[in-house]
Amino acid sequence: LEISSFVAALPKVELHVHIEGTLTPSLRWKLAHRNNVPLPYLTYEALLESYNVLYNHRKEVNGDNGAPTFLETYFAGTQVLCKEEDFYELGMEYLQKAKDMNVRYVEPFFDLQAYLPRGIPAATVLNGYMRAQREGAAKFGVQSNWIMCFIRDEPVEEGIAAYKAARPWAKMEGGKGLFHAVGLASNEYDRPPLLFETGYEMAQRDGLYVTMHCDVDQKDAADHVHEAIFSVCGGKGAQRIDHGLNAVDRPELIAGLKDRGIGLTLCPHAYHRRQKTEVLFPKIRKLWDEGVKFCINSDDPTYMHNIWVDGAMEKVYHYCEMDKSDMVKLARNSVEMSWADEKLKEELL
Ligand code: ES4
Ligand code: ZN
Repeated sequence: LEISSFVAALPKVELHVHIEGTLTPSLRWKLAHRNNVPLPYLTYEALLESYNVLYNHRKEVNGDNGAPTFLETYFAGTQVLCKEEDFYELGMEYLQKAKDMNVRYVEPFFDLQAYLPRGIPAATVLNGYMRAQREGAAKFGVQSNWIMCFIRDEPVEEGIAAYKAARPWAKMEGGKGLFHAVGLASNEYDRPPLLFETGYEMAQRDGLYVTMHCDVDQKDAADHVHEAIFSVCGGKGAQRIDHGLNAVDRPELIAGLKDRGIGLTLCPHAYHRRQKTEVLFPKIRKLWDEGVKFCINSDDPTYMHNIWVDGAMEKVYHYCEMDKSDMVKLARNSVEMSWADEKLKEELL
C-alpha cells in the first residue's frame, strides 16, 4: 500500500513506538562491529533477511518450534547497544525519520531493563536518549517525552529497581525531564497489569502518567483490558492503553473506555501480520463508530516490515474507509491523547 500524499503531508504524532523497535539493520550492523558484539548472522544480507520473517510464534501456545519469537528477535537487537553514543544514535535516527514523515511529536518507549543485566549503567542509557531528546528537538523540531516500560515477564522487583535507578531522569520536580510516564511491555502471558500496581503507584506519586500494553489476542487479553480500565492505579484505571483492541468484543469494556476517557494506541500493522484484512479493519472501524478514542501508531517498525506510522495510518485510511476529515480527527486524537504540556498541545492541534 503506497503512502498517499495526503497521509504523508498530514502533521502527525506518535504515541506507541518502542525505540528499540526502530533499530535499523544498518545501525545494528554498525554498532555490532563498533562494540565487538557477535551477530548471529554472517553477512549483512542474512541480517536483513532476519527482519523479514513473519514472527508469530508464541511458545506458550504453539510449543517451541525452534524459531525465535518476535520478542526474542527484538531483544536480540538490543545486544548491540552498549555505549551512551549508541543510545543517542538510535534516538537520533528515529527522530530524523519522524521529521521526514511529518511527525511533530513522539512519546517513545524504552526498555531500561534490557541493559541493566549486562552491566550497562542506567545513566549510559538515559543520558544517550536524553541527548537525542534535546538534539532531536533542536535539530529536527521533533519534541519528545519518553516512557519507561516495566518488562512484565521479569520480576516485579527488578522493574521497581530499574524505575528507582531511572528516577533522576524523570520529568518531575528536580528531574532531568527525559520520561514522563511508565508503561508495561514484553510477554504478557500470565502477567496481568495489576502485578505492577506498586510500580504505577510510585510513578503516580512522582507525578508521572501510566499506560500499559494489553496486546491483541493474547491469552486473557480482554481480562487484561478490564484490569487496565477498572483495577489498576487504585481503581482509577490506566491513563491510556496500548493496543486494547479486544475491547471491541465486550460492551462493558467499550463503555468503560468511554466513561473513563481512556484512549487506545492502536498499531494496525502489528495486528495485520496475524489477522486477515476483512477481520481486522472492521474491528477498528467498529471502535471508531462506537466512539472509542484511539490513535494510530507503528509499534516496532523495523521488525514489522518497515511499516512506520505513516504506513499504519495509510492502512486505516484505506481499509477502514476513512475520509480525509476522519484522518484529521485521528491525527488530532493523538495530540489530545498525548501528555505533551498544554502549550505544546495547542501548537500541535
Ligand atoms: C513489543 Cl510487539 C510487542 N509486544 C510486547 N512488548 C513489546 N515490546 C516491544 N514490542
Ligand atoms: Zn508496543
